[in-house]
Amino acid sequence: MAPSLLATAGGLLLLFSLSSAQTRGDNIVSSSCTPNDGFGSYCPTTCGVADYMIRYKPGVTRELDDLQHALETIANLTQEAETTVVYMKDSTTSAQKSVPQDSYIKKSSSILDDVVRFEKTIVAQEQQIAELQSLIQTNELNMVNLKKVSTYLQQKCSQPCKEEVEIEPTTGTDCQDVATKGATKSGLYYIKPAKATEQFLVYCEIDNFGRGFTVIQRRRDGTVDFHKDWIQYKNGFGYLSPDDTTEFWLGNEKIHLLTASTAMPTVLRIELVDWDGNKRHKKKRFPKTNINPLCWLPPYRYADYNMFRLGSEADMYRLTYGFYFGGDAGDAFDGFDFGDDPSDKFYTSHNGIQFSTFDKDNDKYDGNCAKQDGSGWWMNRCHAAHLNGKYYQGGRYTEKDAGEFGFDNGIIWVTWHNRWYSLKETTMKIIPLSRITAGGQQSGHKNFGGLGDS
Ligand SMILES: [Ca+2]
Repeated sequence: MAPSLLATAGGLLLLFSLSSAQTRGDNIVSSSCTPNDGFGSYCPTTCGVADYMIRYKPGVTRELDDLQHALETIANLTQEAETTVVYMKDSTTSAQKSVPQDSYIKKSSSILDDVVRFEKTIVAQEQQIAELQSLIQTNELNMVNLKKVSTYLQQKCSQPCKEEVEIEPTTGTDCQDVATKGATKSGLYYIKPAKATEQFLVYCEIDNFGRGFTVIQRRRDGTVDFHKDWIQYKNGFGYLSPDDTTEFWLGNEKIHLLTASTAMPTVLRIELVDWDGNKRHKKKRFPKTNINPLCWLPPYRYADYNMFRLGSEADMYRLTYGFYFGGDAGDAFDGFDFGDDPSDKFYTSHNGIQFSTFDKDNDKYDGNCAKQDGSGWWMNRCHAAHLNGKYYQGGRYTEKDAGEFGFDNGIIWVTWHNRWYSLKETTMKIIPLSRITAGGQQSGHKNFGGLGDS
């Protein structure tokens, strides 16, 4: 018994020393991947894996604790059994000495039965211990592999991650400025709006017409959780990528700085993709023509808002815009008459509404819209548009799917799809008004624009 238990204890000690080394390693990985601007972003892939490992480790540690506990219990039982056997052997010897012959035989045989029984128990326990030991060996191997990956990531992230991602050299006050200076390639750029104290990284979408959109929000596949607090919405979260493959919220403070200048009206363009692609889109629009819409129609619907601004933090990042500037997704920011109550439209409009998160309730509702819907957004009472909502694969969801509160909490734009349909992809991006009509494609597109078929 003793040697195997010792080996087990040794194994456990080794595991614990591994797991504590793991913790330190993870911390280093994590901190070196969070640069100044609040984005954990320049190396989305490696930092994503590091985040995953940080989440994974507590589970492994917990399982090892459970194993240790089980081993201790079995060791105690074994010891008790051994003590009992020794005691019984002793009493057999003393019985031989002190008890008359016939009664001794009876007692002796019953004692022998007991001894056999206990020995069987001990054998069974030894088997259990052997099984546990092989389990521990497997886990040791897993931990060693995990440590190797951790070391690899640590090395990779110890150099500034941004050097591994291509950042374009041109800078400007926003993406249009960057494009005007001659940049033609969509990607990551450093910009510094007039009122900003330092530059920050953004994804610029630059098209063939020389238009430079500064992207402020992106949903693609649900990989980033948008259930975040006030500070996270203020600073931004998610991952920027040079090839526009990742999800993010740029950050309320940056959006405020980008729109704070009164000199130039800014257009907010919202682009939406549903789970049917653009099929319905084409059918509805061109029922009787021979035009092939694939030649020029984009696979999304859009809505434009002119004179878009985000207030300062002191004004709780209030959303304001001058007017709806067109689009084929409809004007969901203006509210929607759901048919529940005559005040529906008024209480689901978004113009002039302050930003709310679960920890900062600025909505017009007795309860807490952001908490109930698990997002940060310009919550009225609560919404007709909700692009930071929960991601639902496939789109359609129910009150049951919505969880604890059962309210419509998906990615919603009700003038296209109803509130129990969560969109597949969204983009929110801004551009100076003077540039929005430069694209031949968009102005042509706009002529056919109308309300959605919800
Ligand atoms: Ca409230």
